[in-house]
Parts: sequence; C-alpha cells; structure tokens
Amino acid sequence: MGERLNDPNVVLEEKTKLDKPKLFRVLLLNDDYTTMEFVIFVLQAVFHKDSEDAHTLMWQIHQSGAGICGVFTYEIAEMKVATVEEMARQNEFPLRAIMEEDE
Ligand code: TYC
Repeated sequence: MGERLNDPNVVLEEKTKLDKPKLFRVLLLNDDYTTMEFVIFVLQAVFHKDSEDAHTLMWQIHQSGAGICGVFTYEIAEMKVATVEEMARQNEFPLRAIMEEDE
C-alpha cells in the first residue's frame, strides 16, 4: 500500500481519469419542413459556423438525416439543444436537436 501511494505513476493515472470531463455531441436532425435558410441561420448563430461550413453541414444533414454541430460539456450541450428548440418553436419549425455522449 505504501509503495502504491508513493508511486507517482499511480497518482498521475488516477488524477488524469478524475480530470477528464465527459463530452457530448450536439446533432441536428433532418425534417421535411424546416427551411434550409433557417438551418443555416441556426448553425451560424448557435454553433458559430461560418457561411461555407453552415451550408456544407446543412446539406450533409439534409442528405444523411443528422449531423454533428459541435462537441461540448454537458451543461453547454444542454443549452445548445434548448436554444435550437426555442428558436425553432418561435419560428414554427419542427427542427430538433439531440445530444449524445462523445466516446
Ligand atoms: N430537409 C429540409 C428541407 O428540405 C432542410 C433541413 C436540413 C431541415 C437540415 C432540417 O436539420 C435540418 N427544407
């Protein structure tokens, strides 16, 4: 036990594990009603994409069904999802955002 406690490698390994926060991907889901323009607006306003990245990602979501908009800590990811859904609600679009653990 004394040896384990004095072994700097053991302490380092345990500290590394404790310090690593879980990260969460936020994805937008495709639907048939939200306009492409609104999705591009959301990608720029909420996820800070430039115009070109926002267009590319919107098309990828449109074609594949979903796309990763960013990776965040739990609280920030939750806030992004809530912000997207509130903007969608205010504009009467069914746009959905989800979060999933980034492993
Ligand atoms: N499929 C929508 C359309 O054709 C566009 C769209 C793209 C909607 C991405 C949602 O997350 C989305 N108007």
